[in-house]
Amino acid sequence: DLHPVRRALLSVSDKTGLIELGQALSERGVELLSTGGSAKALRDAGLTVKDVSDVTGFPEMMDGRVKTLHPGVHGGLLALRDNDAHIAAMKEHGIVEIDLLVVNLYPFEATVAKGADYDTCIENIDIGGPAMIRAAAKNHGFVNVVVDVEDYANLLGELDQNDGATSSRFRKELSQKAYARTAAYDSAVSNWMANALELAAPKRRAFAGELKQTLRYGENSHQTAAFYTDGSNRPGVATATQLQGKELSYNNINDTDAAYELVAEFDPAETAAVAIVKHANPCGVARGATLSEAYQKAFDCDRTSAFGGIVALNQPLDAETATQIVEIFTEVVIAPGASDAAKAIFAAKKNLRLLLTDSLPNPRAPIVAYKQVSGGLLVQDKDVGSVAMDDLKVVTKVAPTDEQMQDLLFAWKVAKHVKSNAIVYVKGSATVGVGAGQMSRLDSANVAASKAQRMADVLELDVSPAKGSAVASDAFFPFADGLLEAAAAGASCVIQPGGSMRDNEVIAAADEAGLAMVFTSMRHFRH
Ligand code: 93A
Repeated sequence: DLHPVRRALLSVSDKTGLIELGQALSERGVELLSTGGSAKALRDAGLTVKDVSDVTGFPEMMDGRVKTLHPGVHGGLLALRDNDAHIAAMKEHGIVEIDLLVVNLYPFEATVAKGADYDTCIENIDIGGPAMIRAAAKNHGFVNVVVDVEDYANLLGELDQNDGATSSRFRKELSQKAYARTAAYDSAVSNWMANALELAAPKRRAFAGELKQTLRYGENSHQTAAFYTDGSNRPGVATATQLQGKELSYNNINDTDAAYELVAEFDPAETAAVAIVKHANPCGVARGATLSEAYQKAFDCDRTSAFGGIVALNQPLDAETATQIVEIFTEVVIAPGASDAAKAIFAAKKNLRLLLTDSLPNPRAPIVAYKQVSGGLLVQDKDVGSVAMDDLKVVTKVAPTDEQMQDLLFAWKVAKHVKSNAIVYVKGSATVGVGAGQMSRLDSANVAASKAQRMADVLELDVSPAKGSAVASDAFFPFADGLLEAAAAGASCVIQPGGSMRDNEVIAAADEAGLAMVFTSMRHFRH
């Protein structure tokens, strides 16, 4: 079902490739129509262009708010070419057929990302562009709609293959992409307004995103997959620049996100911090006076699991840390920058992926989190909760020392990023045992303790590092057993939300074991 392209309407904010496209279309005998700025650019390049205002009989008005919103344009986009009444209407009103629409929209997302004020953002909501895109996309039986600079070459290729016409399949694919673009655009507008209004997650309704890249496969090789951005331009793996290394995989992206979100909990102005993640759970997290020290401590927690891990840093990668990282096989490193010396060290490891961002993710940003279930989406505010020393309630006879308190708060931050049930043992601002994702809290306590024992074996320590450790539990201990397991492993203090029916039993058990325990009154389930 081939249809020739004889007339094109070009109206673009991003003028990249516009002149080349206009030239190529002109050479193929396509008549050009265009709006103010686009028409000027084409004309300046020596091309013959007709102004849209000549088609509408109206000047572009109201600061450009009304340029293409006219039957002269929309009739030309929407008329069915094989419908006698439509053809008669075109004739009666002097409407000409538009076979190709090339539009990219006012840069709303980029304007928001730049931190522009409210009125500037509003002025950058494109109305005429999406209206034309949706009209042309609806009439894909006859009309081509191009919304992406990347498709200019595809369009020309299609025209050349079909002697100046396009196929039905081609137009349908353009149409599908066009609706994805307008959906993402309106979603970005709605989400921006939701932020401005400080709406909570349940009141948000916009879910569309923009394709960033297709991935080789999903969690497994028999699943297809892609990576979408949400238009918010927030720092993180979705907006990071990849400096080197193999293409990111689905699992890489998922794990890198988990690692970077975790390490961003630690203010880089206060401390260096490193998180090493495997299967979306940290296998080592540490703070240090230097990044290098923090990496070593994080690595020592679970050297076995760190192999093939994802490493996230809260400070720019330096040469010393880079040297340590390349000693073992690492999948991805993400950091808010890297020194030239560090980059040079990584350059020798061609497969190692290095991702850099301008800044860390903001762990307090009110983001909405989505999770898919069959036939629907679960929507919630992201867990941006945190506790400070003042929020904690000491419930045992002994209170934690200052040093223990530091480790408790550290363990608590880490536990928030461990899949539930989460039990985290910490000593000296470093994890020494992480129990993740078990179906009982007792099992997680067990796993964490055995990990600590493994660390002792690997590092040939005389005693398990769990001895004297601080323990965090992401939710309350329903029974005393999980706490007793931690005590048996040598823990000296515990942080947990509290709130169990059996809190008294648990507190009594802690007192009997001589543990200090604090309640946070906040839970950090993560699934
Ligand atoms: O302000 S608008 O929503 N009103 C319109 O009628 C309209 N028509 C096209 N913006 C409108 N456009 C947009 O103008 C296009 O989507 C494109 O982004 C831009 C191109 O303007 P110019 O050619 O003057 O640079």
